[in-house]
Amino acid sequence: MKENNAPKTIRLSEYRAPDYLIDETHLDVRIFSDYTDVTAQLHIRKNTQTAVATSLELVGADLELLEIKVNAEPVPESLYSIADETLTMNNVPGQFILTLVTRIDPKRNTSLEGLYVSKGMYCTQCEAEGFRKITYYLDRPDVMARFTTRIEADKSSYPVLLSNGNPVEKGDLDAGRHFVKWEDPFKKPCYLFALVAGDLSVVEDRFVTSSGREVSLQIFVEPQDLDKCDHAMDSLKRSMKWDENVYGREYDLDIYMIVAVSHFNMGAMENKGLNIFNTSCVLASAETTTDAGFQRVESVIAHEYFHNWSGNRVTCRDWFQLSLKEGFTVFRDQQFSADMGSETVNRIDDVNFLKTVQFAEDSGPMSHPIRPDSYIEINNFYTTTVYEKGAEVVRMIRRLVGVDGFRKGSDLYFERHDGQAVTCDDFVQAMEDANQIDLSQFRLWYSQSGTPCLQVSSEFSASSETFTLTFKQETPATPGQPEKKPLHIPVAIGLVDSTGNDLPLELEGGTRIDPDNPVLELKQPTETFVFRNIKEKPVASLLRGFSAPVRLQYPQSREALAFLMAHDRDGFNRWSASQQLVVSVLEDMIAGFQNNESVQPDSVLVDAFRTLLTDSSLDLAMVAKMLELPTEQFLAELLPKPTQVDAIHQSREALKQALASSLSTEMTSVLDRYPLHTEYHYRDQDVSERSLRNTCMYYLMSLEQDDVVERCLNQFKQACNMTDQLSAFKALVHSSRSEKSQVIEQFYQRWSNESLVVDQWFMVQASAPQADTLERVKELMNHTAFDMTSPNKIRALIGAFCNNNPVNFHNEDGSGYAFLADQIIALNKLNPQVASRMAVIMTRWANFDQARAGLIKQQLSRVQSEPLSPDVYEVVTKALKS
Ligand code: B3K
Ligand code: ZN
Repeated sequence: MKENNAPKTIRLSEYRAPDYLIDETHLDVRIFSDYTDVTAQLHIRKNTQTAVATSLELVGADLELLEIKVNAEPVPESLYSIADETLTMNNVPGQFILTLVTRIDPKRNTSLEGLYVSKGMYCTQCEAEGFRKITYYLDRPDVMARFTTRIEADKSSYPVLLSNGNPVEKGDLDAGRHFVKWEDPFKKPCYLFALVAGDLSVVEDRFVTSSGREVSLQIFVEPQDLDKCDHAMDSLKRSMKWDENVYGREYDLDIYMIVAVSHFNMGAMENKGLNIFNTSCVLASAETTTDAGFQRVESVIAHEYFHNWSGNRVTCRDWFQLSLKEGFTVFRDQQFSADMGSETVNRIDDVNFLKTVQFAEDSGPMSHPIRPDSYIEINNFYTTTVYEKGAEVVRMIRRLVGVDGFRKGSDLYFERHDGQAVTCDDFVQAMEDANQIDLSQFRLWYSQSGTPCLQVSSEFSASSETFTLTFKQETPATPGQPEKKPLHIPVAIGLVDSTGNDLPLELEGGTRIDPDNPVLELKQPTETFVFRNIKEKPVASLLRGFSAPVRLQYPQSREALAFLMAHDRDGFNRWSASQQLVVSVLEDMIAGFQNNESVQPDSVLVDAFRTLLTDSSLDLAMVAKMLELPTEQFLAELLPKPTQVDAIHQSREALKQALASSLSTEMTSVLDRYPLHTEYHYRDQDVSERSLRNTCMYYLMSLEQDDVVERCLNQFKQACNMTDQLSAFKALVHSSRSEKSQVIEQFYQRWSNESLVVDQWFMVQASAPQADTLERVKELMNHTAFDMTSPNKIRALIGAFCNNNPVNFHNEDGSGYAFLADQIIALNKLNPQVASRMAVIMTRWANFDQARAGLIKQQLSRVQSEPLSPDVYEVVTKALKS
């Protein structure tokens, strides 16, 4: 582990092109049981365009250097030195072959970066800077080389040996060993390098590209998971077709391989031709995977596939440009999912996530622009800001240039930069050039952090038949950026008349607004738009489709919200109106809670929900979404600070119960109308039915009446799929009914061999609202199924408790904070990346009352007094500085 108390800050302003380039990289990786030896032959030449240095500096971490040669001649010790993870060589020739032999210890590599072992299988993770744990290298994305990789290992333990590109040679060796040699015809940065050695089974299929080339598709998994690959394979084929149709992008190698591993720091990795996936993002079966799990597999498979163009063919010049590939690729996978299912439901889920997680990040001490200016540890910047806000920025560009203009822009971008390592600016430039449009003010979205707040007021004048909208934008100060400039913000709108129709939009002065894409473009701190020929007072529907990642503040009456909920042409805003209505009702209840009064929910909400439950003409998926109460985390982010942890929890529970009792007849008839499926299909109608039934079950279970508990127990026993079983399991475990301990035991006994289901088992228990949950979590950490070296298990148990259980995690006795600090300290040694993700939770201390904030800071200081990895150091230091 890199340990240092004041690690260096890296700045975008200090970027310099590399002094040396590597044209070819030939690796020979020999795996032995106690160590692995890596021979790297690097064809290096001076970068004549830029080079100023005469010394070559390669980076490496946790390596033992066994040999070093220049053009086959050993280099004397006097001519090189190793310090601070840097191998420096003086007076190297202008062009030469450097041979390095390094010894590494993958079995003891618990950081899951570089080459490591997961359940007996060797695999790699090199993005962002893991390749330096394999050999000394120019470990930066603007150095692109052609790779060959020879892998050698014991044949019976590691029959499958994989790397990027195509296999070109293989054979048996002495002592039961064998080798395979791979060749990748495409130049690539080392972060896209991958290697796998293991005893794996494979599912195979094929895809014929639009130009008629046949691609062999292979998914490698442990033998017991062979029956869980169909959905991933099908998603892959649909992604390949979609990228041809929508972006005109064809796959470029003869093989596309996916390997599923259980120990993985994130979802998956787009290594050229050899994606490595967390099992949770590949495996899916009706019995073991929920609908949400199926959806996740589909979108991650698509995401990694789309990276082949947005990321691999055109890559990033430096890591500050991460959003160039991630924001764009998230946008692409969101478009894909929207095309595969309901566009509106997908948009709702994406925005909900953005507003809960990214808005919180952007208002805390780790706030950064989608293209950060500086970092200590780049792994800390794989954030919802770079990914999800980055995708919103791409989405706004598409709205500004139109669908066809966006395609022209992306064609130009791919054509102009194929095979290059480029910047976010190059992307925007291509959009500008292809559309002859000026995006100079828009570029601020890349450099300015913080969530803009958009305050809107409106006025109707019957006498002049005008409707006036005034927008005031303001972005709050964020660390390092005290002053903010006004942004270029597209606001999609509609003015809805009393019959639910959109009025034609005509601005005073005569400008007509495109009825197919009604967007107001804000550029000034304050802007007013006067619409004319408005004969009756309309209801304004603003920020349709969530056209910009801003906080919209437009006070509307509950009646107006209920009206939009029922009539808005824009499905996203129908949902948004329902959320606003619920929030406004909850605000009353929270105020009541603080005054020890019990407040009943407004009948406007109850009636609106009754309509949702009874009007059979409505879209089921939308009904289910609109009935879902906002999570406590969403509410905490939205409502004024300090966050009223207990009031939010109690009021939300009270609202759930009140709605359940007022609407119990309607909810019960939903359960009758949509009985349990006897066969599982992952298709829209079935997913919506399950979702609606389980939402109603969740409401009704809050009353804990015998008949519903009975129904829920039956569902738990009879469900033919994990969606229904897990919903019932969760409803029971989160209740105070005595049946739950038996249910917990039964669920584990049934699924103890399915690691991903055991993750769900941990998660449900860790998010239970009961007061003894922390004790239970501590107990579960000693359970045989728990594994502190598995990020999935850590997220399922520790992560779920700290993120999804606010009322227990924020217990005012500070026990939750002390628990988390203990885990961060332990994980900091084992897996700095995961430790740092956990530390981020503590950066939100300023959102809480003084007592809680003090307790969190105490724990942060305790963590800070440890010898820390740069990952945790950066988060903890920034948190305490604010
Ligand atoms: N590019 C990888 C993420 C790598 C994270 C490194 N800490 C997965 C993805 O975004 O597709
Ligand atoms: Zn990605």
